[in-house]
Amino acid sequence: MAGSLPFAFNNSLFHLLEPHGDTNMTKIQTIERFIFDQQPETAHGEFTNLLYDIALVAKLIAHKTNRAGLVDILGQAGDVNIQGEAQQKLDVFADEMIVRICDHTGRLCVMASEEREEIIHIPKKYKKGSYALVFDPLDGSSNIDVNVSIGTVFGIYRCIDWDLRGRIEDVLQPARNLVAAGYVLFGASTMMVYSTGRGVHGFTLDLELGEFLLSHQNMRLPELPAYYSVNWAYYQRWSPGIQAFARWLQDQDDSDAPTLSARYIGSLVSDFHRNLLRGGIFFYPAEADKPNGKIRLLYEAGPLAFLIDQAGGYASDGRESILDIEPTGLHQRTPFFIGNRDLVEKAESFIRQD
Ligand code: FDP
Repeated sequence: MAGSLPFAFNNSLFHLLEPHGDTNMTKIQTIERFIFDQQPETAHGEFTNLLYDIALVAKLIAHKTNRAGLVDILGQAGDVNIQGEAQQKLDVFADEMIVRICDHTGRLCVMASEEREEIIHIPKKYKKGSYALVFDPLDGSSNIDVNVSIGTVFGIYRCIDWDLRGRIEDVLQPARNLVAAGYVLFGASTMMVYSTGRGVHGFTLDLELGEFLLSHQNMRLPELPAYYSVNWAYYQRWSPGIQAFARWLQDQDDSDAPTLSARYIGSLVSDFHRNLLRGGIFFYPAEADKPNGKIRLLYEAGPLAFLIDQAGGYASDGRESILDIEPTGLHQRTPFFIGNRDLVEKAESFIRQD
């Protein structure tokens, strides 16, 4: 009975305990347990603990974003709150939280954030670790004020030279070198989805337990895609090849063309997550006056390319795999096509005709 159980073991968990069929019980796994179980026997725990740190920071950001609508009541960003502290913008809050949780643990040699011009060094007073963390603390931030889902994206590399303190070279690595990548989606519920190169796994935050529970094991892109996602308002800015591809996606008369519906949230993590579950393609192509499009290679395209590859899909800049691009700058942008392989390759074939 609920009353006789410890506080944390509340009703929200009971439906997970109900038997499936006659005999099978649903297996409940927290993200901590799952990460631990996946760890190779030879591991020292540094990498495992880094993933725990990210799960912890995800909970902190979720707590804050869930209160975003109260800003109007409790004070605007830039205002001074009751305690005399300035209200922070959520993306700045998320950025600072990640740095505060991760800079002193001895697991990282360097970090790079979409929010900051330069790399983030680990203060000399702390031990240096073997990993480099890249992140977009709050992607889709234009959606915060209108209560639309947003997300955090992250990628983890091994440091190139373990004897040195972190350098820019440690984060300017192609996404193929990532040892893990993932995102946290702050939506109707909060989800953390990640891969360490052994499939893509999703966890849903149980708010009452304060735990991420395994809800989507080994996520694979459906073979039959359901959606295409693009900001159609920019059609006039695209090259003829991209325009032709976009029209092909809509073409009901071409027997080769799939029957797709359109969905575009304008919040990359949310668009990506939906298409991962339902199949399809998201693209943010080059534009006449933005030859590299808008999406950042290091913080958005690279980690999501790693995930889609693990889920059986493909990501491209229209010419080559995102995984193979050697980054040259921290804030480099790239045209971006991601989703079911045949759709992305179709986009490439249209672009080759430009
Ligand atoms: P935002 O500027 O709101 O942070 O790359 C950032 C991003 O959002 C993506 O999340 C989103 O897919 C895209 O930009 C939306 O851009 P448009 O408004 O130009 O469509």
